[in-house]
Amino acid sequence: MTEVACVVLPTYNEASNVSKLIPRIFAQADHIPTHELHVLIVDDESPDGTSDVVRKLQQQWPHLHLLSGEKKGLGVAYTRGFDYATNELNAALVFQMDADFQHDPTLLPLFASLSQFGFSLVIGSRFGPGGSTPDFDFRRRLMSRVATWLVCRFGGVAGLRDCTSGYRCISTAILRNCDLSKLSTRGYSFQSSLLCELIWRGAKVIEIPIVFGKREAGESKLTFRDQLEFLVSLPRLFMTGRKRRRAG
Ligand SMILES: Nc1nc2c(ncn2[C@@H]2O[C@H](COP(=O)(O)OP(=O)(O)O)[C@@H](O)[C@H]2O)c(=O)[nH]1
Ligand SMILES: [Mg+2]
Repeated sequence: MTEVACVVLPTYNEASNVSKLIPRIFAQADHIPTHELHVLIVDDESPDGTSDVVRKLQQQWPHLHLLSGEKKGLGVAYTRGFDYATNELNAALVFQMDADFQHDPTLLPLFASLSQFGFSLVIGSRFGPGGSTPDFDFRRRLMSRVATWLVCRFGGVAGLRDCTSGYRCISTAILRNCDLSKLSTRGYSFQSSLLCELIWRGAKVIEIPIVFGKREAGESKLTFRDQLEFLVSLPRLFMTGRKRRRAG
């Protein structure tokens, strides 16, 4: 039987984006012959009716799933989504992706094929040769670069170019070994703590350059609080990393 690959899409007020993005993702299914492609929307009771749009689309796409819950941050939404994808859908691969077209869905087949070559963590990298962030102002670009530098130093995961990217493909064989409840719960720090956890558990990593494009509609949900939580999470990342390296 063909294994499942599931795109986990967290959404908060993305009604106009999901109606266009979901068909574009499923258009890639034929280019991923190794897996059966599923999409899981993890919506946090978006007031703009995102989940109603998804329910309508479910009539057209049998492999489209919807989880609704209370808004508690991006990390909590991803944790719920990963649990469902691994335990209910029995997915062998999960993709992390934004629901706003900043991540190009035509790269999904490349990510999936790299996983077939043994890369348990494929990162869409916005920095380094070939990557770009045309929509970022100087402040946001600097913040992301400094964040990556800090994660490499504090988490002991040297050599990576983009530790906070939200476009990734993860093998669930390694994800199942991670205790997601111990990770930070919000945007930036969830992405970086998940990355470190996967690498500490032995993930084989490859970075693929991506263009992190413009949001099609709506606004970024990244807040000052997310940035603050990221800084506060660094000492814990350092301590946990040191413990893991000593143990393993
Ligand atoms: N379910 C859920 N989704 C969220 C939350 N915060 C952000 N998102 C979604 O996560 C994705 C990334 O957020 P985005 O605002 O695009 O961050 P940016 O790309 O870093 O500016 C988007 O699809 C958002 O709708 C949240 O608290 N809950
Ligand atoms: Mg985005």
